[in-house]
Amino acid sequence: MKTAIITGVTGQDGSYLTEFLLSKGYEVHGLIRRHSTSCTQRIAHIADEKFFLHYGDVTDSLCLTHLVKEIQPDEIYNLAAQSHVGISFDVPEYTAEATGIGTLKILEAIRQNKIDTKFYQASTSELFGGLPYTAPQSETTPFHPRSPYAAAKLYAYWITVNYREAYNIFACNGILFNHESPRRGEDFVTRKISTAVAKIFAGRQEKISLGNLDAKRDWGFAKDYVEGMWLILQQDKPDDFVLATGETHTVREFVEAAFEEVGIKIIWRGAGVDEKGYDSESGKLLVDVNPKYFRPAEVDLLLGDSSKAQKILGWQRKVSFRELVKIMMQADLENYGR
Ligand code: NAP
Ligand code: G4F
Repeated sequence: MKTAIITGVTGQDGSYLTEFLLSKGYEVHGLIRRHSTSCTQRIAHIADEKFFLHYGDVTDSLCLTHLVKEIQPDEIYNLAAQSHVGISFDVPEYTAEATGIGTLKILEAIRQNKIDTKFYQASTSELFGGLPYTAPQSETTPFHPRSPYAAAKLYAYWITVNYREAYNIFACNGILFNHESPRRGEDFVTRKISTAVAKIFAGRQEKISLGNLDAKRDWGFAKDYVEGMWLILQQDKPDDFVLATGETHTVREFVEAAFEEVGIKIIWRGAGVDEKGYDSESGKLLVDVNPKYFRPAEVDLLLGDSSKAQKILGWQRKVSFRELVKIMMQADLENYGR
């Protein structure tokens, strides 16, 4: 029986990865932070005698060193991060501490304890950023971070590579493109749209206000991606891999697809901050643009090339863009709509 530590266990990916590893017979130890209100909604349903929670924080090296020493895990998945790109402009220093230096603290805990463990770092397509935009983006595409979040993840990426090269630690980066699900935080754009469309359909909300409708993302389903994380650590040698669908869609297309799930066709009028989306039948205003959601610097285009992962890991995404929208809409119609 293998043992794993997951940081970020209460997040979208942490919850799916916990279910996945438990299904493979792992003993799973999750790191959770203390909150004044509960933060365990995504894992509350998991009743398994091989699932344990430990209070801690990736900014606290003492707790990390103690945890790694006590559990002596076979695998560590570092998913903990201040993961919101837009909010990282508001809390840049904390984002650097948690998302960047937190990774160093875990690697040091492994090194100092001399533990033979495999380490997975949750790297991101935000590393590619842009300027100039080249697509599709693969493991060999140069990085150009465009936010405090991406700059922190850049440090985390390279310190993972460095501990592999310097100390022979089995440390790997999964460079994952956007992946979504009904468990996605409601302040990320896909989930913001699916919850709003469900509430509009139920007459509980008038319209949705968004930022950059032109941004393009390579959106996949989170469950497919946690399997890829695990596959990355099952290889004979440590390496870095891109996981992506190879398809890109604008935020506007996601809006259209979500409304189509409730039988509404959106027609667009105007441009830039004046662009608006209307119900093609009733003429009702359903979507507008609010500049408060614009970012000081934007990543315009993400489109991944996961051929290395397909070839070496045998990894494939299973859920298409339209299926993803359907899954999210069905869940939010249950939650908020009908
Ligand atoms: P998420 O839902 O925002 O979850 C983030 C997790 O990190 C939460 O469990 C959060 O705990 C925890 N966390 C935050 N700060 C922490 C700290 N200082 N100490 C300990 N835990 C802390 O993110 P996700 O979508 O599951 O993503 C998982 C990881 O993959 C993140 O590192 C993210 O940056 C990266 N990533 C995500 C995507 C994507 O599209 N989802 C793509 C590429 C990379 P609380 O519940 O206590 O807040
Ligand atoms: O959903 P988002 O906030 O995700 P973003 O910035 O792509 O970051 C996510 O994916 C990364 C992988 O590429 C992860 F590393 C990261 O942790 C996170 O999971 O925004 C997607 C796009 C952006 O271009 C944003 O400007 O949607 C645009 N957008 C337009 N209106 C909006 C909104 N984003 C948000 N959150 N809210 C809006 O109202």
